[in-house]
Amino acid sequence: MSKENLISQKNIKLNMSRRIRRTPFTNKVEECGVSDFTVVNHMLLPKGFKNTVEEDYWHLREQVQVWDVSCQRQVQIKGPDAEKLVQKMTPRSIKKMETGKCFYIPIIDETAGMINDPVLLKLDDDMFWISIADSDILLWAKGIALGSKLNVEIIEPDVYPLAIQGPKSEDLLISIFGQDIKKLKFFNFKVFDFLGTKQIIARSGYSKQDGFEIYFKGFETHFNETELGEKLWDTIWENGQKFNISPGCPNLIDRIEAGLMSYGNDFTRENNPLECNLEKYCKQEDDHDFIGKEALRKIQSDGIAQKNERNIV
Ligand code: THG
Repeated sequence: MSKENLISQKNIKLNMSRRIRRTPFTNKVEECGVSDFTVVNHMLLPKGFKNTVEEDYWHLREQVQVWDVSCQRQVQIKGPDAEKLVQKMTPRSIKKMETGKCFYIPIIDETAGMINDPVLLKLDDDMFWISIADSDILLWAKGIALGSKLNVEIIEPDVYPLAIQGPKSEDLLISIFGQDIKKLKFFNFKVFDFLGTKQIIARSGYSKQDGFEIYFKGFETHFNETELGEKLWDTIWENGQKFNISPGCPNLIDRIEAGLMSYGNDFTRENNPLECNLEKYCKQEDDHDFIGKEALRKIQSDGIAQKNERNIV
């Protein structure tokens, strides 16, 4: 990032309000010496700490980091038509998706333009979380549900993903949550106990290294949200000392090497999923109805003019 991009260069500050939300971990992130934030889904996302992007990259590849990625908001779709609505939103078939699985799904509009590229979690036959990139999917989902008269309830629950990434993440989480962490396969989740509360943990994350995401929630517990969030952060931090833990955030070098793209930065509604290298989630044999199907099939038969290749390294 060039220095000119930072508004602080001119000593101008970004004014906080309820529209730019803090997270249950923001106090801890500040204590750890965060140097700058960005805003994603109307919520703070730390962008850097004391080290350079290169130093952070090598630390992520060799050790373990804790990332406040609460801005990966969950759009909860619940009710008898939940599956029907989610399926309408993506070219990827979810027919065979089982409870406890995560699916990376493109969401497109009627022109096959990318609207978002979230991780979908199936919590139950009638309940999904859409773990979104930076666009207002709750409004899109509500519009579709209303227009199609679907029987669903759509909310943004108070869930704040905390990512533990890096080769030592498994040993760190075993030391806190036990040996069952080992049994978690990539893009699967299970419920784990933390101080008598139930927390969903998935083996996933926005890095090329091994890692986990704790979908932290403070509701339905006898704790205050920030109090419980800070206890979780402190537990990870204290247990992480012997694994050389650092605070971190999605790392640009690692992300680009992994071919993990960022909505709004690397691609927008101007791009279709084929240009974004997401054709494996747009199989022609997945013949369910979804928004943008006609436009997508036309692009699939006509071919594309540009492509963002992944895994070049
Ligand atoms: N974690 C969660 N939510 C998120 C992100 C995340 N929401 C926004 C953003 N990140 C979504 N982007 C991606 C992109 C790729 C992957 C995860 C999130 C990813 N893909 C697997 C891969 O490329 O190997 C494929 C998974 C599959 O086949 O289904 O990991 O990071 N909670």
